[in-house]
Amino acid sequence: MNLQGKIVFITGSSGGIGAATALAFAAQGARLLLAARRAGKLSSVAALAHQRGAAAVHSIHLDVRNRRAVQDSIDTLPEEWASIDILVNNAGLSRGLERLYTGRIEDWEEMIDTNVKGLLYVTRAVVPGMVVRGHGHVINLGSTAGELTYPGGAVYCATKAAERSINDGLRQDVLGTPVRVTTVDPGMVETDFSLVRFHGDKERAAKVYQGVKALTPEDIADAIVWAATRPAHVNIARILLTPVQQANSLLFHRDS
Ligand code: 8X3
Repeated sequence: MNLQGKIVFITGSSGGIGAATALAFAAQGARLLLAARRAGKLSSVAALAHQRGAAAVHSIHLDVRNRRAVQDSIDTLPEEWASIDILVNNAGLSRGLERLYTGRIEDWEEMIDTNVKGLLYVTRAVVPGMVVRGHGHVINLGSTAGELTYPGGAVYCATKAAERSINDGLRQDVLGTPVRVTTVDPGMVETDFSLVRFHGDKERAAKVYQGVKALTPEDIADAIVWAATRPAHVNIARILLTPVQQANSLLFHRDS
């Protein structure tokens, strides 16, 4: 499927996997609807996307946790941007790696509100239009954490297990329409993920990636664009990808 001129809506597109995905779709000549909380970083990504070949870029300052803002931003899109072809539900984060019984409840709420409720709000706002237009593809970002829970990760892993259920449920609920639904589930990707998880502790974050050649955000963007460019009758249900040095969310081989 050719992406030239297609409207691609990407949440969390100011950095990491979201920004790399924006640039990968830009290189295909897509029209990009970029949403994120960090307006400054988002405008840098938008400028780069123009340089890489995006047919057009429209930025939306949006926190997916805000249900009303999500609905309003979709309802008030300029007409030429309203027919979203591809939704990439990328916005998400981890916070903390505490034992469940000592964890910070604020951390849990931030993860659940963003990774689960935010994803639902955006999906609920965008998919009805896809069904009416008889065209669309929802690509959700899951994780190896969604299939195997690791110590200290109960809530983050639960949000990604929820993403998997929502992904599978949506695919069943759009059956009979041409809408496609995919989950892309990465293992270790080197981004700000760990820095955010550890509330800005750089040393602790760097240790996560020590001795492992981690995936890059571009590796994940590549998988997303691949899923989006299959022929219209092909639905890629799930892509699970890890570094060669990772077997699952618990087992790594680290160079000493
Ligand atoms: C990110 C992968 O294993 O660090 O979803 O939780 S992991």
